[in-house]
Amino acid sequence: MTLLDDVRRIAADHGLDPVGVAPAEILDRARRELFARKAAGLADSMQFTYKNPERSTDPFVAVRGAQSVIVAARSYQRAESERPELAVARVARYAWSDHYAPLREGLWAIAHRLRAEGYRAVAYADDNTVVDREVAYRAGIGWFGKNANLLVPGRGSWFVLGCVITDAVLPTAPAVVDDGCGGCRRCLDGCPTGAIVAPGVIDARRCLAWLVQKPGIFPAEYREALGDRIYGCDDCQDVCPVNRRMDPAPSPAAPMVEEVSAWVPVLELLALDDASILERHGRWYLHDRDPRWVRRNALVILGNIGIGTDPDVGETLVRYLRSPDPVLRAHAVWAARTLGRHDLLPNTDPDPSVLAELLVQ
Ligand code: B12
Ligand code: SF4
Ligand code: SF4
Repeated sequence: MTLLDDVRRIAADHGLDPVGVAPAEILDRARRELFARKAAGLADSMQFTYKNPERSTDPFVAVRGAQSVIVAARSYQRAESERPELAVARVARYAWSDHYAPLREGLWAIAHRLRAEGYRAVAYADDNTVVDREVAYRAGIGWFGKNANLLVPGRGSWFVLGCVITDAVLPTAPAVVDDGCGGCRRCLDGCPTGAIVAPGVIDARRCLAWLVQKPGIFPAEYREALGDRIYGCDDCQDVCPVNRRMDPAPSPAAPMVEEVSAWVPVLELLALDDASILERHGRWYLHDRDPRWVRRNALVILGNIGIGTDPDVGETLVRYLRSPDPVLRAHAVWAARTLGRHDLLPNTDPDPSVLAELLVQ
């Protein structure tokens, strides 16, 4: 058994599939794109891999003398649970449960195996050290869809990705995977905000998956389009024919290990204190770990799906219209107006952002 066979066995034991190896090299295309998109404003205020493109595209900074990058994918494909009757917010599939923890565990098991042979090896997944999709593409895991996601041939894009950078020399993928999108453009047409501005290029300023994470006032022009999404957005993957052809049952390679939370009752969420929000949703990316961004999103969702005449909705709106936090008051004004509850709105507000919301006709 070769070292790579052993790596594959460890990956399979941890529910990671597929696995590939890319040569360790500067990710020149990703570096170019990161700089170009930043310069064009497409990155908005995102940090992540954009913070230091030279670093996030250089595997040699991560591991001195790196030779190979082992890339592994973990499926998060699951059947959607039935939508509860209540007013609920929708969580994107990748966040229904924690798929990164088992992914990292598997990657570290691989890294430890390599270390036992005397090699350097470090595992990374979704942590901004490496542009994950670019190394996955180079490792022959899949192709870049027009929705910018990496699609595994015949299996689609419901995968999270991670890698082990090592100085072990391993046989690399014989070739990258050919484009499988062909003439399809369903994701471009299916994006609710037109955020896919060219094949494979996302304008973060319009992408709901970023806007729910971004701090500050939620842009007024995309509040209606947000619909019921509290975290993440799956539309450009839901419409993808490669994903649609897949059996919705969990992949046997990546069994569900914990509770699935696909739906969040909006009024209940808006009634929680900070500690409870962090306890339930602390795994989500929350800027500064501040629960106000979850509440802000929930208020927009309430405006989109709530029933204005429902007394519980009215009571929640009143509470948030009196919030000491101007960001939350501003979104409560929008929600109340959208639900026709002009009767609840104050005449004025000392904060300019709330006043601006109140002055909208
Ligand atoms: C920043 C980030 C975001 C941002 C920006 C997304 C983006 N497209 O860049 C936001 C917050 C919007 C986001 C959203 C999502 N993300 Co995200 N995100 C990241 C992160 C941290 C960095 C991505 C990055 O560096 N982008 C930089 C740009 C330059 O890369 P790119 O868009 O992929 O560009 C490439 C293509 O354009 C390609 N390319 C070049 N020329 C051409 C030409 C054509 C025709 C095509 C098709 C492609 C192509 O080359 C470019 C460079 O590699 C990674 C984790 C990581 N450390 O890598 C996760 C990651 C990309 N996200 C992931 C996921 C799951 C998501 C969501 C699906 C979550 C959700 N349901 O809401 C959405 C998908 C949105 C989308 N359509 O991309 C997964 C993707 C898994 C997969 N199968 O692809 C990753 C890899 C996390 C992980 N480790 O699993 N994400
Ligand atoms: S995640 Fe949603 S908003 Fe972002 S590009 Fe995909 S469909 Fe559009
Ligand atoms: S929807 Fe069509 S164009 Fe978009 S990623 Fe899927 S196959 Fe490619």
